[in-house]
Amino acid sequence: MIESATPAAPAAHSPAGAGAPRPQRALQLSVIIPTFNERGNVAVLFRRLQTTLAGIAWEVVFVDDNSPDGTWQAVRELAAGDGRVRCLRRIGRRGLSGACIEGILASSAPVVAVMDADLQHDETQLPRMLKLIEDGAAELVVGSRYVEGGSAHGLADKRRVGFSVAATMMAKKLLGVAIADPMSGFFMIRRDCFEDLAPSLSIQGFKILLDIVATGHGRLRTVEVPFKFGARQHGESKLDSMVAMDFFGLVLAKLTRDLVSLRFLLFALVGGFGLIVHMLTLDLLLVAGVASFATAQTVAALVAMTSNFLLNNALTYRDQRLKAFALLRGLLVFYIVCAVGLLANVGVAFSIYDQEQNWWLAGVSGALMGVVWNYAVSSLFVWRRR
Ligand SMILES: Nc1nc2c(ncn2[C@@H]2O[C@H](COP(=O)(O)OP(=O)(O)O)[C@@H](O)[C@H]2O)c(=O)[nH]1
Ligand SMILES: [Mg+2]
Repeated sequence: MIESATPAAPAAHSPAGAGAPRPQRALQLSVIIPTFNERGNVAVLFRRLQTTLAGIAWEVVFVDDNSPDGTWQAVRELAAGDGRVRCLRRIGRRGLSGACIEGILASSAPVVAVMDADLQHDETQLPRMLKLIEDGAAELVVGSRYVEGGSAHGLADKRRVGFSVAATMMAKKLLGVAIADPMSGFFMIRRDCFEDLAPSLSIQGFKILLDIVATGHGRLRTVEVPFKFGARQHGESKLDSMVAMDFFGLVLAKLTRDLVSLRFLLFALVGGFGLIVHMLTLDLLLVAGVASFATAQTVAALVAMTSNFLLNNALTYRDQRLKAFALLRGLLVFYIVCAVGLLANVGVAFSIYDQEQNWWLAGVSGALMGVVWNYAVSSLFVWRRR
C-alpha cells in the first residue's frame, strides 16, 4: 500500500474562514543530499530540483558534516528564502551512510530520495521514479548506471570504474544481491520500508544502497531506471582508497550477521602488526646491547602500543581521527587500556592453562581476551563517539 500520496488537501472546509491557517499540501517526496565541501554545487542543484519537481510537493534536506568550505552556510541561505530547504549540520562526525540515514529519519514525506550534491546524478529522473513508487509498481527505485540506457562515464578514473564493476560482481555473488547497480548512490524508497530496515543498517561506510538491498534479503520490490552518471561539476570526490576497505567491511558484517565488524577486524590486524613491531624493537635493542632485557621489553611494548595507537587512529577510526591535544590524551588513555588488557590476557591464559594444560589454547584465549578488551574499552574511552 502506498501511504498518503494524496495531492492537495481540499481547502474548502477551512473552519469559520478568517484567520484560520490554510492546510498545507501533504508532502510527497523528501530529497536527501549528503554534502561535504560542496559549496559550489548546492544552489545549482536546488534550482534544478525546483524546475524538475514543479507540480510535486517536495522538500530537500542537506546533511552536511560541518564542511570546512561552509557548505552548510550556503544551505542556510537557501533555506532562508525557501521553506522547502532544510540543513542538518552534523558536528564531529563523518560518513556518507550515517548522513543519509539521519537525513531520511529527519524528513517526513512518504517517499524519500537520496542523491549526490555534485550534479553527477540526473535529477530529471526523480518524477519518473516517484511515479513508479506512488503507482505501487516499486518500493525501491534505483538510478542505475549498468542497465541499458545508463552509463558510468562520469566515474573519475579507470581505477574507480574497475573497483565499481568488481565490487558489484562480489556483492551479487556473496550477498545474493540481484540488482545491476547496488553501488549506486542515487535511489528512491518508500519511507515505511526504509524505517523497517533502518535499525539494521550500518552508519559506517558509504554504500547505503547495498546495505538496504542486502538487509532487505530480496523482499523489496525493486525497479531500476537507467541514468547517465555525469562528471563532477565543482569540488572533488571524497571517496578515497579506503572505499575498498569500507566495501569489504560491509560484506563481512552482512555475511557474519554483524558479528564481525570492519572496525574490530582492523583493530585486530593492527594488534597483530603491533606484535611484529614489538619483537623487532626488542631484537634491535638486545642485539645492539644498549639495554637490559627488562628495559628492552618495556621500551618495545611502548613502541608497539604507540604504533598501534597511531595506526588505529589513521585507519580503524579514521572517521573519528583524534588531533592535537585530543591525540595526546588519547595516547595516554590507550596506554592504560592496553596495560589492563595485558593483565586480562595473562589472567585468562593462566586460568585456562591451569585447567587444560594446553599451552596454545591458553595462549590464543588470552590473546583474544586482550584484543576484545582493548577494542571494547578503547572505543569507550579513546575514540568516543561525541
Ligand atoms: N555528509 C557527508 N557527505 C559526504 C561525505 N562524504 C561524501 N559526501 C557526499 O556524498 C556525495 C558522494 O560523494 P562523492 O565524493 O561525490 O563520491 P563519488 O561520486 O563516488 O566520487 C557527495 O554529495 C559528497 O559531498 C561525508 O563524510 N559526510
Ligand atoms: Mg559524486
